[in-house]
Amino acid sequence: MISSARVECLQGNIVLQEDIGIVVNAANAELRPGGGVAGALHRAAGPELDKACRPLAPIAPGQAVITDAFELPNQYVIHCLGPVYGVDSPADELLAACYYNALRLAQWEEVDSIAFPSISTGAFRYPTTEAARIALSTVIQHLPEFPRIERVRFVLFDTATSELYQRTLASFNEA
Ligand code: AR6
Repeated sequence: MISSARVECLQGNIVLQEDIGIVVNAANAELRPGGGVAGALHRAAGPELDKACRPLAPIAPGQAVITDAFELPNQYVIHCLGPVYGVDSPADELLAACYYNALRLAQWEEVDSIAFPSISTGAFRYPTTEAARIALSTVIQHLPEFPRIERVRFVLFDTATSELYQRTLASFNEA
């Protein structure tokens, strides 16, 4: 059994994770505000986040970059560009790379917790069941490489996605 004791899945809003050190953005290539998670994070962080992002753009699918969190209640934001489903391939590897690269960046900071949204499953149309499996398996498999990260939280916006992630996590715990 692979231990996932440090992983939790909750329904909620990614901008309200006050007890978490790093929040992850489901970004666009230009790291601009946009809609969905990116729009919400930029609105809550204030205009300084957009300024901090500009010199780091563009990023490629699977890539992650880190900035301060400004007015958000967190210390840092890691911006990941997920694959556009049916366009960027191999989609599964690019989606897994987002989660792995975010953990890799997080380990260099003085924080012990990170919160992810469900990357690529909104505007980028990745099927949620498959995305949940990739997200959770990637994090559970690689967490032992990053011992400083004590807690990983998946923050899912709607009930159906939250229940799906919780069922998927439970299935890994039973495996
Ligand atoms: N907190 C948590 N989850 C959220 C929130 C929130 N505040 N808002 C939406 N979600 P998306 P993507 C869920 O579209 O598919 C943007 O326009 C949402 O229900 O944010 O990676 C960017 O600018 C869905 O399940 O990210 C990019 O152009 C999931 O988060 C593009 O969308 C991801 O939805 C990125 O598309």
